Amino acid sequence: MGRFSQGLSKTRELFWGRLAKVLGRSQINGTVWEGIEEGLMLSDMGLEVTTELLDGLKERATKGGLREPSLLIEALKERLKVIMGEGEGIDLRPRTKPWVIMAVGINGTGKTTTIGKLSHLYRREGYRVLLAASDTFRAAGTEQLSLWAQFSGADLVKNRPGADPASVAYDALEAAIVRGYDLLIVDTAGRLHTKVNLMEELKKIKRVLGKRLPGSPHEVLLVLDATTGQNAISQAKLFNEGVGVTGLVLAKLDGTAKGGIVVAIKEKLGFPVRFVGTGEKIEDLELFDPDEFIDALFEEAQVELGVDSKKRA
Ligand SMILES: Nc1nc2c(ncn2[C@@H]2O[C@H](COP(=O)(O)OP(=O)(O)O)[C@@H](O)[C@H]2O)c(=O)[nH]1
Ligand SMILES: [Mg+2]
Repeated sequence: MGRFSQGLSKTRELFWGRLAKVLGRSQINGTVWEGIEEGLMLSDMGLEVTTELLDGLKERATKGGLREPSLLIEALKERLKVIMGEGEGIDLRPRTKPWVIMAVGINGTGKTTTIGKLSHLYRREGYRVLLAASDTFRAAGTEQLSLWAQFSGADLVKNRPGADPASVAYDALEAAIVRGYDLLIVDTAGRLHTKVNLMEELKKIKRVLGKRLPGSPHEVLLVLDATTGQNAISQAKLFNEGVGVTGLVLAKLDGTAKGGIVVAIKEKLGFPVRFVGTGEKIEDLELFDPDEFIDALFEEAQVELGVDSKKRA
């Protein structure tokens, strides 16, 4: 099983469930198109992507002489891979010292958890990691990050609840520079009911970091909750306008049937998805690979139809 198999099981069940229903048919007809459309929409690929995919498939069916529903699967997979593009060739290695990552996103999307997982990932590679508890809004936020620091073997810079988030970030960066850490990861607050204030707070953190270490933060990671489906798109726009997002983490992919949102995000916003969260444990973070992702989405399709290229060979 591929890395995404487990995390995508709910999405695949729904998506592939709809497709499987119509693919046994001997002819491509209206029911087949409806089944494919339903599968795409239910996985939350969105209307635009769904329409584009369907139009492309219909053209291949009429002009390209595709006659069997089962062959549509391969065509669909091909088109999805084109939309998702090549892997971004993500280079995780810190390119300067310290490499500064700032995590943003609304409350509950999985920021703090993702930071714990990221920290674990880098620690496993031998990097020295410092975490900054700039979510000073809730005392519990700092405690939670402190636990992740312990679990992953990172150090933590924190302050009292209510302290200025930007000054925590500044202190942490100062410490990272002076004490020679490879990586600084900054956790932030995400309360949305004060949207404007939140954005101002995040901008200030970013400004303060950039002043102390020009070029930082090197990565502004937006953490989105995959279970919110299409809502993720408007959040991404909001945060990008506010602080300039460089990459996405899609958390909780394991808990949703809306995994198609990854495709919609890529199509609509063009941001690279860097990681996906596939569970609550420290190792449940996967580097995102578009090809592997699409393959995982169709895993059962290949088994059931026997169109796995390895099998054919
Ligand atoms: N199933 C699952 N749960 C997750 C994942 N990432 C985070 N969570 C859970 O989501 C909840 C909120 O996470 P948290 O990191 O506190 O979100 P924050 O408010 O953005 O910092 C917690 O209960 C996490 O365990 C994931 O990839 N899969
Ligand atoms: Mg948090």
